[in-house]
Amino acid sequence: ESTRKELIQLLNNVEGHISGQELSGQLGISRTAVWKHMNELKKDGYEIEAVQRKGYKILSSPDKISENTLRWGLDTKWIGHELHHYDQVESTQEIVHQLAKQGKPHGTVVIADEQVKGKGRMSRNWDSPKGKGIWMSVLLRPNLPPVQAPQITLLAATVLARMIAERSALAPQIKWPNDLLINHKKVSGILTEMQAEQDTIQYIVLGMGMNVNQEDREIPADIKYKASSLKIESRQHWNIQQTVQHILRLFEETYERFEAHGFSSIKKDWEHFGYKIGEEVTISTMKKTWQATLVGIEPDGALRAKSKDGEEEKLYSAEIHWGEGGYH
Ligand code: BTX
Repeated sequence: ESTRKELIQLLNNVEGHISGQELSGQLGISRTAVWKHMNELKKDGYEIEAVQRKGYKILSSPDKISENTLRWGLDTKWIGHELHHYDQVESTQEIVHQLAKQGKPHGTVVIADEQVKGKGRMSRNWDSPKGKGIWMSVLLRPNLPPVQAPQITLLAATVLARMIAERSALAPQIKWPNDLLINHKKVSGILTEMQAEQDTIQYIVLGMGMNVNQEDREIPADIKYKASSLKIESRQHWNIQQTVQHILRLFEETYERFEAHGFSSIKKDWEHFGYKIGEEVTISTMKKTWQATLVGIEPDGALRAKSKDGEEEKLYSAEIHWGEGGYH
């Protein structure tokens, strides 16, 4: 594996081509071994040009991710140490449920290039086109009562928002509880599924879907008015491997903070990115519909809203009419 890393470095460091002989000399391996490594690189999506008497040159690095490319340089303590990548799956959620039942550890990650039955909440569909986004599920085994599971969703939303803010000039916003918006359009969704027994969580499957490199025309027509991708919003291509690694690193760090200090340590981050915090929206529950200003979230993750007469309420589930953009 380290040979491979060095090989990529050597290839990246030269302007033009580098000969097989030179590579074999520098790496201390045979020319046949160099050739084999080249084939492996191609399998992982590197586009490599081989020219007679001149040698090799990387034309493009993989957009296509693999278990290897995802593991390289992933300096995490526990997340993604067990990592499975698939070209195509029905849904990464189902795979993680199976792995959980086989006893796989906290932090196991499953990621796919494409999902043909991507799941949203309440059996809605999640469009997951090949190679265009991050379709990933993480197995978590938190030591928490089931009522606190929604906090993990909010935590994940802050991680995704921070990642985007750290890698671009975009201004991501979290629409309670868990949509990630950019310019009022959804670029990411989170699906948290829990297996619980009495008062303890057995495990959580945290699904994160992020539209990364879709072009405008690659967003399904029926959701175009409310959905977008990082590429559309930033007008640049995003490297999926680096983006995934960034998410995993931030997730681990934030999760550890959450474990040590509870959800109140995440609250500020969430509110920083909170959509329409301080603004007026219409809220409906089974009993009534009213106008209120969103104040923030509670230390337990509930949404806090203040009605015109000054009365504050904690909302665990409610329908929020967000207004504008037509997204409800
Ligand atoms: P959600 O129920 O909030 O959002 C689903 C709704 O969003 C759909 O009904 C549709 O209107 C719209 N939608 C569908 N696909 C997209 C898309 N790609 N971008 C923006 N809007 C869309 C959100 O559910 C939770 C999604 C979790 C997806 C991850 S991917 C990895 C894991 N595996 C899996 O099957 N699901 C999760």
